[in-house]
Amino acid sequence: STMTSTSTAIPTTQALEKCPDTSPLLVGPINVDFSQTINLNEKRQDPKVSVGGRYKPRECVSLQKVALIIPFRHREEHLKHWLYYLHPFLQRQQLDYGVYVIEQDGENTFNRAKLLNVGYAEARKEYDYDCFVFSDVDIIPLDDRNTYRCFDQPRHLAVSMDKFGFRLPYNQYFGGVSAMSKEQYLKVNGFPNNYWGWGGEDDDIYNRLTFRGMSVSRPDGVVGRCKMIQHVRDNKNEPNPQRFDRIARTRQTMDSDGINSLTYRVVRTEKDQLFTKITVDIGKP
Ligand code: UDH
Repeated sequence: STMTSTSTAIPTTQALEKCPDTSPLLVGPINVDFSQTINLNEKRQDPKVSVGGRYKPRECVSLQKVALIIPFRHREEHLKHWLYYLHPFLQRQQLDYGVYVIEQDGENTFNRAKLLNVGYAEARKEYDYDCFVFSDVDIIPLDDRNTYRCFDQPRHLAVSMDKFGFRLPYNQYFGGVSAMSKEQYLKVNGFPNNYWGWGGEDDDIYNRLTFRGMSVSRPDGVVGRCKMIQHVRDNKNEPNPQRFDRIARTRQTMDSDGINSLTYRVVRTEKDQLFTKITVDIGKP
């Protein structure tokens, strides 16, 4: 660097370089064991993670700023596993990231997609995220080469789940874990807000993407392996009988139902060391 007028030599701060396309910290396949009792104390003391579950690499400037959005209610045990495995995973991927747990307040019927829209809106208020990874709380990736970032096309990440015999259940499947850049998300007007109960919202999103001329990008079936924590069906998340009619009408509804029509009320925001929990009243069907 060029000398300045000051005579005392002050060491100039070295400008950080961009992180490489492929992180040198990746290890590949990961051992995941849900019978283990999770203790997060050590993870909470990690000085590299700042409050609210924020991290950025010290060694380089991340290629993307990623908000992890988790739809949530009454799944404390699953969240422990998710945090335990995903923090180190995302750090090895050299991402500048934040973890947002979006909790539905009250005991009305669950609405996963609306919570995901809330996560997008709330994360954007906090930081200039350019990529959004939407992850169920009970899905853990088994290989860190499956990068939790955005791609030229919307990305489906949970492509090879144990519960489906490590293959896609159907070609248009976009459930479990997916990633969209801010541009891709806005192009489809985000997620639908009116899928109450289980099912269909992921197919609606898939329809939105294809109607806007996009296609789905995926890792291969080996890198894309992941495990789901076994559980029984939650209360107030029964299969939605309206889902078939709704996904048949995505083209007519997508421009008026989405991030542009989202309404909700934040009930509480809690900053844990490993995540930001935002509890929201999203109404009822
Ligand atoms: N979720 C919650 N709380 C709920 C409902 C859903 O946190 O009460 C979230 C959570 O992130 C979950 C995601 O929404 O991972 C998807 O919901 P789900 O796990 O119920 O959906 P999935 O398709 O299971 O995985 C459906 C019922 C499975 C019954 C299996 C019986 N063997």
